[in-house]
Amino acid sequence: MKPGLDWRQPRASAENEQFAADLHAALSRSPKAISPKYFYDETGSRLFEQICELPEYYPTRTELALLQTHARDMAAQFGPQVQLVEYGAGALRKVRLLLDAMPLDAVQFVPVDISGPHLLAACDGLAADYPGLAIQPLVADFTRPHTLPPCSAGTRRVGFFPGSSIGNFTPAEADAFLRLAANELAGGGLLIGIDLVKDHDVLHAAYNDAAGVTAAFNLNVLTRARDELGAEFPADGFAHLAFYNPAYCRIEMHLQARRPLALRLGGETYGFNEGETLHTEHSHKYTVDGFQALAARAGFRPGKVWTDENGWFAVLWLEA
Ligand code: AVI
Repeated sequence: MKPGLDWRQPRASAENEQFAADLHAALSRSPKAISPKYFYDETGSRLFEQICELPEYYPTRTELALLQTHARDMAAQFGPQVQLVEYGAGALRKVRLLLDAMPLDAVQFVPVDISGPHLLAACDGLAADYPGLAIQPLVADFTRPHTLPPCSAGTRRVGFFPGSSIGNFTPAEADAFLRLAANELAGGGLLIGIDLVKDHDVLHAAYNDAAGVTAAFNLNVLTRARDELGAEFPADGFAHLAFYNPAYCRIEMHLQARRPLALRLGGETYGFNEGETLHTEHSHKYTVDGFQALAARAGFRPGKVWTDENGWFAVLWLEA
């Protein structure tokens, strides 16, 4: 170790600097609010995988069942020759159900994700299981302008955005993403998973699981702030808070101060009153009609819809 370097100081990196700047901004605004993207370090991603398996968290298994049952019908909307673009590709689990329903030599698969190492590792696994599939990963933030590989003549470009991830966007972000997608998918379409408005108790339970995994996922933002940025705050100072806000048709997740406290970050001190929160996520719930109207404003025409028997989740085909 170089003399003068303190091993207890968090490492500076471009990512840390961005996190620090965003956290300072989050704590300075009123009400305090930060982007949900800071959930997803390695621990947060592992906790999210666990959430997907929880008995209370219905979206993942409901969407998987829809894909399992209707993959052939979904793939039939795409056309014979397809460039399949998965937005925010992650572990590439759900797309396998679509690929199983398509002739592989008719597909060029383009998974897009901001995390290069994870994307490439997932592509290696997919290539091993689907020999002969053309895979062209793109490391990019899919919500910002990016360049997809060209589509050959006679090939339709089809987007795939499962998981109700669009629910974590603000309405303005959802609109911006849909406009960008409608533009780059013109002549093809988008297959998208959305979580539907439903009984408030079902929603409440899904984000307040008995095992406390969602609480740990939420609190991980503060763990990261402590470990990566050296933030100081009382270890038991914040509690997980998640509730359905019917005015906005969304679950809101917050970190709530249990008592008046101070959070110190890089020489600044941010005060929290008892009960005050740092808003960490919203998860919008839609009606099928409401989402189709949103998509229509962005340039899509509504197509087929697949829902489960409870009407809890929907997969929509939208023509671009
Ligand atoms: C990733 N996203 C769709 C999840 C959701 O349901 O909004 C994230 C999540 N937050 C708490 N539990 C799951």
